[in-house]
Amino acid sequence: MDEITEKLARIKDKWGPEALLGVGGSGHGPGDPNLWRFCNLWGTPNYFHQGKNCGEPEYFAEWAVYGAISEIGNTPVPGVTKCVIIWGSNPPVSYGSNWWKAAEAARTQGMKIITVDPRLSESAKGSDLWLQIRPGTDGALAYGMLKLIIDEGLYDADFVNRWCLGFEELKAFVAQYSLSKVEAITWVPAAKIAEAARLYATSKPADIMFGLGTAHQGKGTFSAVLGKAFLRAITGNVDVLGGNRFGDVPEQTSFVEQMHWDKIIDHPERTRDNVSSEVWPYGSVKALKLFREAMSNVYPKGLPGPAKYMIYPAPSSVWTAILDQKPYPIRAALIQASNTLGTFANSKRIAQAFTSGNLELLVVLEQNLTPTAQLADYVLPAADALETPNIFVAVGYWGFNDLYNAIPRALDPLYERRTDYDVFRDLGNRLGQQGYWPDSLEGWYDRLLEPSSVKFEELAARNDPQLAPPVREKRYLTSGFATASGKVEFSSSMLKKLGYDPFPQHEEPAWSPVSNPELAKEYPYILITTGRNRHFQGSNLHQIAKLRRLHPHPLVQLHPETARQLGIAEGDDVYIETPVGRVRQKARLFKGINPQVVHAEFGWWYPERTPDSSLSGIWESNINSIVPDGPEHASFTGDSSFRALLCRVYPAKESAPGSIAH
Ligand SMILES: Nc1nc2c(c(=O)[nH]1)N[C@H]1C(S)=C(S)[C@@H](COP(=O)(O)OP(=O)(O)OC[C@H]3O[C@@H](n4cnc5c(=O)[nH]c(N)nc54)[C@H](O)[C@@H]3O)O[C@H]1N2
Ligand SMILES: Nc1nc2c(c(=O)[nH]1)N[C@H]1C(S)=C(S)[C@@H](COP(=O)(O)OP(=O)(O)OC[C@H]3O[C@@H](n4cnc5c(=O)[nH]c(N)nc54)[C@H](O)[C@@H]3O)O[C@H]1N2
Ligand SMILES: [Mo]
Repeated sequence: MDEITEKLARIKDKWGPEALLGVGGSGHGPGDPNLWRFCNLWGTPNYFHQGKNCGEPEYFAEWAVYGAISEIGNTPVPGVTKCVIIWGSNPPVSYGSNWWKAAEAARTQGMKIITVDPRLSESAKGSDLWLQIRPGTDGALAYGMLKLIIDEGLYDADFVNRWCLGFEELKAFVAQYSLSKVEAITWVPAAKIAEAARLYATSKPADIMFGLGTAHQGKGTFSAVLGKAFLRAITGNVDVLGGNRFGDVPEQTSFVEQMHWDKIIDHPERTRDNVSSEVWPYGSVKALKLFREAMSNVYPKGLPGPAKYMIYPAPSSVWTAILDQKPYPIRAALIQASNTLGTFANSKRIAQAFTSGNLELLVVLEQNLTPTAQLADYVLPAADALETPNIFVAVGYWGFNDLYNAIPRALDPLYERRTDYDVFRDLGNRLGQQGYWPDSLEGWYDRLLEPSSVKFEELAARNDPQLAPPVREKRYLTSGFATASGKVEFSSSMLKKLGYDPFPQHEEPAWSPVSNPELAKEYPYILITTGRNRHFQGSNLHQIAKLRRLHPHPLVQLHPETARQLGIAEGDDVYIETPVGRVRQKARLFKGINPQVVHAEFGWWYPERTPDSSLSGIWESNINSIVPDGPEHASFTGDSSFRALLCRVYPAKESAPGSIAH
C-alpha cells in the first residue's frame, strides 16, 4: 500500500489527477461505489465501470426524454400488466426464474408478450408474437411502430397534450418510416410490425423492457433507444405500475451525497474533462453539470446513481490516452472487479495499453487471477461476498433504486484478502481524503443509513433486514418530469444542448451488409455476441468445475443450413473471424436463427490454465478480442457495438482448447 500510494501521489503531481483511470465491475458489492467515491474525491473524471458496456445508451435516452430510468428488469405485475415487449433482452436466462414466473402468472390474467430478437430465444419461444429482426435495425422498427400508432390515433392523446412537448415534430419525423420501408430495413414483415404496434398501444398498461440487444448496436443504437423511449411516452406508459414504472431515487439513504459527484464537478485540482468529452459530450463532466441543473426540480439533493454515467469516457478513447497519450496522458489504472480483457471491446488493444511503458502503474483488485490481473503490477486479493458485510441488492449498488438488504459478514477475510472498501479507505486516508472513510465498512453503512435513523448492525439483526420503498408511481403529478421543461421532451433540450440531433435517423452499424456491402462479400454473416447462458456471469465463474462440466466449451449458434454449406457439423470446432482477428468456439446448430446471423458467446478464458504465458488462453475463444472499437463503431455515448457486426465462419483444423483439468 505504501508503494502504491507513493506512485499514485507522484503521478498526480506530475500529470494531474486526470492521469488516473478507474475501472469498476458490475455491481458485485460495495467495491464499485467506493471506487467512484475514491475517483471523485481524487479528481479524475476518467473512470467507468461495466455500466459502460451494460446499456448506458438506453439510460441516456430515457434521461433525455423523460428524466428518469425505468425500473431495471421491471417484472410484469400479474393482473395489472397487459402487454410486455421484450426488446433486445432475454429475461428467462438473464433475470432468473422469478421474472418468467411472474410473466406466466400475468399471462393467465391476459397479458400478451411480444419479443423482438434476431433469435428464437427462450423469450421468443414463450411469446404471443415474435419479430425476428435484422440485428442493428431496431430504431427503424420503433419509428415504424410510432408512425402507425400516430396514424391510427392509438396514442394517449390526453397524456401527450398535457405532459409532452414536441409531438408535432415527432409526428413529422416518423412520417418517413412507412411499414414497407421498415420491412425492407428490418426484415420483419409489415403485417407483424402493425400487429405488434396495435397490440402494444391498445393494451394498458404495457411495458417495453430495457435490453442489451438494443444498446450494443454502435451506430444503430441511438435511434433504437430513443425510439423505445418515444413509444413508452406516446402511449402514456411512463411511470405507471405495470408499465415502465420509474426506478426509485435513493431517499432512505444518503447514497446521492455519499458518492460525491459534486466534488468532481468542482474539484480544485481538476483542470480537464474526461478524455473523450470532445467526441462524446454525452458522458462528460459538462453533461453532468447540465443535467444537475436541468433536473434540480426533481432531484434537489443532486442526481441519483445513474449520474455516474454522465462522467464516463469512451473505453476506446481511454486506451488511446494510454497508448498515444492523447488528448492527454493516462499514466495509472486502478481496476476493481473487472476482467477488462474479457468484457470490453477490442481486447488486444487493451492488453497493449496495459503492458505499455506509458502506464506506470496497474493495480487490480480481484478474487481470481484473471488474465487482466495477470498483467498487473500489483494484484490485491479481494474479500468475497461471505467476508464482506453487505447492504444493497444488485442494482442498488448503482443507485438505481431504493431497496436495501443488510447482511452481516459471515466471517473475517481469510488469508491476505481484504474488502475493496478497506483498500480504498487506506488509499484515501493516505492520499488526502481523511474524514471520508470511516474505519469499517459497517461504519460507512451507518453514514449511508442516516436518513433512515437505523444502524447497519441493527438492520442486519432484524428478521426481515430490509428497507423496502413503498411502491410509487406517477410522481410527475407532483414534481413534473426531471427535464428542463418539467415535461416529456420528444425534442430533447438536453440532447440539443449537448450537440445531438434529437430525432436521429436509423443509421446502419458500420459493418452491415447495407452500409458496407464490399466488406460483407468477405465477411458474409452478421455477428451478434451473447445472449447470456445460465452457467456464467460475464467472464466470471468459468473457474467453477461444476459449472464448467455443465458448459465446458464456448458455443456459437449457426443455422443448420448455413452450417451445411460451410461443411460444419454439430459440435465441430470453428473459427469466427472478423477484420480484427479470429477465435475458436464450438458449433451449436440452431434452427431459430436467421441463416445470415451468427451468435457467439462472450467472456471466455480458461482459468484451469492459470497462470500461463498465454494469459490463460484469453485469445483463443474470447469474442471481444475480435470486436472492433473506436468512433466508427461506437454509439452516441461512446459505447461499443457488441452486436450487429460482420464475420466469416469456417471449420477449425486443430482440436478445441479448454479441457477441464479438475
Ligand atoms: N446467467 C446470466 N445472467 C445474467 C448475466 C450473465 O452473464 N449470466 N449477465 C447479467 C448482465 S451484466 C446483464 S446486463 C443482463 C443482460 O441481459 P439481457 O438484456 O437479456 O441481454 P442478453 O442476454 O445479452 O441479450 C438479449 C438478447 O438480445 C438479442 N439481440 C442480439 N442482437 C440484437 C439486435 O440487434 N436487436 C435485438 N432486438 N435483439 C438482439 C440476443 O439474441 C439475446 O437473446 O443479464 C444479467 N443476467
Ligand atoms: N461481447 C460482449 N461483451 C460484453 C457483453 C456482451 O453482451 N457481449 N456484456 C457486457 C456487460 S452488460 C457486462 S455487465 C460485462 C460484465 O463484465 P464484468 O463485470 O467484468 O464481469 P464479470 O465477468 O462479472 O467479472 C467481474 C470480475 O470481478 C471479480 N469479482 C467478483 N466480485 C468481486 C468483488 O467483490 N471484488 C473484487 N475486487 N472483484 C470481484 C470476479 O472474479 C470477476 O473476474 O460484460 C460486458 N461485455
Ligand atoms: Mo451488464
